[in-house]
Amino acid sequence: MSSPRILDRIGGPADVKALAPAQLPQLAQEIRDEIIAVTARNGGHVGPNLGVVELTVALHRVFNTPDDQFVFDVAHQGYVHKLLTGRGGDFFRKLRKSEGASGFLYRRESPHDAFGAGHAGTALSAALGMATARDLRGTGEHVVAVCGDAAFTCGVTMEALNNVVSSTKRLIVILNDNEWSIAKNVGAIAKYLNRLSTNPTYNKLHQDVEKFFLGLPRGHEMNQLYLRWKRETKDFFMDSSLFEKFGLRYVGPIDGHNLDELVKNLEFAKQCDGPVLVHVLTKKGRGLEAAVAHPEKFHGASPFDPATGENVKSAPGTPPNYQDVFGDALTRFAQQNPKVLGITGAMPSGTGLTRLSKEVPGQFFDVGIAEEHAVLFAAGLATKGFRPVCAIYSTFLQRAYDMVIHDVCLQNLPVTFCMDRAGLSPNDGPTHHGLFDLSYLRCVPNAVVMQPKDEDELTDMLHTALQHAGPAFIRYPRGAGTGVGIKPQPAALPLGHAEVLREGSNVMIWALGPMVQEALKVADRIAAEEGISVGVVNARFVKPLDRTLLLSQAACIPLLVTMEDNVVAGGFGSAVLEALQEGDCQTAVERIGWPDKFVEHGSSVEILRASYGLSTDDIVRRIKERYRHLGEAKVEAEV
Ligand SMILES: Cc1ncc(C[n+]2csc(CCOP(=O)(O)OP(=O)(O)O)c2C)c(N)n1
Repeated sequence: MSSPRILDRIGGPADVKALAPAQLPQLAQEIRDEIIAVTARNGGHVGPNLGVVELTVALHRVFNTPDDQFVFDVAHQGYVHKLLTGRGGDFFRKLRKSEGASGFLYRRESPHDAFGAGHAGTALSAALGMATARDLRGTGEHVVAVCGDAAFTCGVTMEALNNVVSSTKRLIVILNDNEWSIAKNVGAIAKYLNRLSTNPTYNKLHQDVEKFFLGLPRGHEMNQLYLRWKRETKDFFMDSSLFEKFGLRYVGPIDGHNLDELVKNLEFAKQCDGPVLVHVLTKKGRGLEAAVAHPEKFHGASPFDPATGENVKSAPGTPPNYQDVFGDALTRFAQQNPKVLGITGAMPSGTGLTRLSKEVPGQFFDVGIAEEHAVLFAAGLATKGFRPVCAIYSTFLQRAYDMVIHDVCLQNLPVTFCMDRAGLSPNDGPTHHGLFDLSYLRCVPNAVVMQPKDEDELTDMLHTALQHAGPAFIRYPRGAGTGVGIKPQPAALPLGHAEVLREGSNVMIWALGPMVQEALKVADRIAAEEGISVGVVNARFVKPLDRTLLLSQAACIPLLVTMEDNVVAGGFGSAVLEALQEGDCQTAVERIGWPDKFVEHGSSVEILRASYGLSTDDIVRRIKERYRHLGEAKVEAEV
């Protein structure tokens, strides 16, 4: 019989503290096994979590959540924290599935989640806010920000760093340095961290002296004198760390897989009376050979075979993903035109730019997790005649909204935005769903906003955008296209022209993107069930909207339906309503889209659509009911 697992007896951090030090390596192994087993089935952030097992165990040995607070950057590495804070068992086994644990941290999921996240770079500012609030309230808890090395490529992290010493006297920052973002970390900060971790002699020497003083009677005072001397003299003869220049005491680098070292250094940081940064070196994917060998693939993996690391194959004949079609098209266009450039914010594989980076490296830029910079950088390139394409997920473009308005659209520069993950990212949840971009973009002057109905039209739209003299935004969903095949030569689409796919004399559905296929299905069902004639238009452009066609159709039918993968508030349907109102048209409009709510994570798009009243059945029912009511109202009016 196999011996019972320690992990199964962990109901919370107190149980972690109660273990003997000799039991901790076994706990770490059990946590790794559990993470590998669950992510192999459900997919998830395998590498980042396997890398922080010892670090998270050590944090829970030294600090007391929820009284003390941990703020994890991105929070994609929070699985170990979940397992140690009462979220193991079935809840963890359903990780990223409906009813299971979220793949990120949420304040509402547990009191041990001091802050929620999913976007990068937020931990340091949030932790600094918490530490400052603690100081203002006069309480004594510890606040610990856990940031990856790539978090320091985010502008907002550097803004927080600039404010640490002026905001609080006590904050602990863990720099979890594994040298990887999703891809290899980039830029000067990555090089600097690499130098710091490979040249530890200077810092080790000073930390050993500090530890020596702190071990003596009245050692604290002697240490204060020593620190003052160090501050005042060292810049003359040695290079202090960047973090010390920002006023944080630097501790490290330390081995992030050595529990004794970790606990000792965290205890030291805990008693420091100023802000301190602990530099921890970890190995992404530790404990799973394939993940160590392929850190990019195993950063966020789809289900895989733990023995071989091979992904579970998609069904034969599955059409290519939108991201790959986009990446192929951009590579082709870049090969034909040296002015075409591809820019990513630390996501070459997720956005489909890996091929461009390999085949046309001189026209590819990975700027780190720096969406604001990516957009401004593109604007600058565009002023000199280049045709930059920013490949940024819909949700992450939110971070660069001011740059979109102030630096691209106001200056009417020809920057193309390719926004993947528009619509649901079902297993990831609200931090990653791209449900707002139509609303936040269509109000911006000069913006052309479009969405293709299939992958061939995506190629046409990219071609069209690259001919257009101003800003253009193309959104498309996560996952596979429709399998239409791509024409050898892309077509230039006339801006602001919709495509009528099917005429209808009772109802017209104007749909966008993947909703076009859904609209065709819905139209067939309603025609078959009720004998109502339902037409379908592929809207293509939200801005400029095809008002001429819209008004001419609306004049001849009682009901117009809009379908979009965006929140209803301010989205495509709202654009249609505005156009009808401005054209003095009274035709009724039924808007189908996402409600004014943050949509949870769930097992699949279908399950989430059904739970928000957006399944095919729901849509069919809504249209039939609305049409029937309009008929009844008309009869009543005539009587
Ligand atoms: C604003 C934003 N842009 C991009 C991403 C996608 N993303 C998720 S994790 C990650 C890399 C994080 O690297 P690091 O902070 O070093 O942590 P690690 O995964 O290496 O532990 C990126 C780019 C994001 N979450 N947020």
